[in-house]
Amino acid sequence: MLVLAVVIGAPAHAFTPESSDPIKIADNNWSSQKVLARVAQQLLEKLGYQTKVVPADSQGQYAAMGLGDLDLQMEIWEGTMHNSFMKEVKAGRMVDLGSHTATTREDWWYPEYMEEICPGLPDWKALNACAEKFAVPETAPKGRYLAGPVDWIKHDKEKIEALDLNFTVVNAGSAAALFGELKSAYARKEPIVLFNWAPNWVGAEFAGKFVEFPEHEAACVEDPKWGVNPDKTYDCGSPKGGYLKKGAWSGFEKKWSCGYQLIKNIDFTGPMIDQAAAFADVKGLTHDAAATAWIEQHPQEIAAWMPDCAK
Ligand code: TMO
Repeated sequence: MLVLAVVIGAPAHAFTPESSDPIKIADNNWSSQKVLARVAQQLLEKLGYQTKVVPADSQGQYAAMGLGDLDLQMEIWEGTMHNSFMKEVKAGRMVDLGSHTATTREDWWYPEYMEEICPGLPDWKALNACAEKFAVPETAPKGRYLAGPVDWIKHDKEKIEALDLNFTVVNAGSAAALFGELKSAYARKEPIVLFNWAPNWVGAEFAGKFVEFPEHEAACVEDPKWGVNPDKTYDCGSPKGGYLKKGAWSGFEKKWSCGYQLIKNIDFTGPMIDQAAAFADVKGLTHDAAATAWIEQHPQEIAAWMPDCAK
């Protein structure tokens, strides 16, 4: 293999991967994650590593990574994954590979025209007075809150109970279904309140805002006494300015040490992630092609991320 590589003109660097076992990269069900996973994959492959992109459930993936059944996650979102990730880190089975510059928010979101239909938004206290306007046959007379797929654990049922909201959670089957409903509601200016997040491509395509719930604090989800409801947790919004981390199986550094340095160096800003997702969801590229296009358009960042061990 090495001889063949020399014959066909391998890159001039002297680096040889420490292990030829494939690095198993977690692949979730929203586009920015899929593109970032493939950016990491293509860069690791430039160094000569073997890789595999492996479909993984947003919550179950952390236990799998703790066991070394998965090796790498490029997007760990504080609002949905903090608990399952930190459990593995605290047990020493996963390592925190640092935060991207991008900060995150994941919460209830509505198109801007809703402010005429439901005066008082973005304040959450405005929601109940117009709950019926958000109703669909399966939820009437309660309003529908359109959530993401069930593996994106958001505690919306708890939040609805704790804040006494006259709403019912309906889960979309996929990110495409979630934003498909937004697109058709938007075209007809119909009431909708749904899960959205940032960074994402959606904010650039549709004008809208997050609902402002009581400010998130750790105590809100741990201590029932905290907040507007003295008997229940989750009487608050998701974190604003939440982290977006990279994480790996705890054996990663020893097994693929140069790749580990590369992943530590990778740092996406919010706009870089918006663009990565838009290549797939707005331009319609496959996730593989979106990653390749993203890499081609960011030569300076890529050069800065390449670790000394690979030069
Ligand atoms: C985990 N997500 C970015 C879909 O909220």
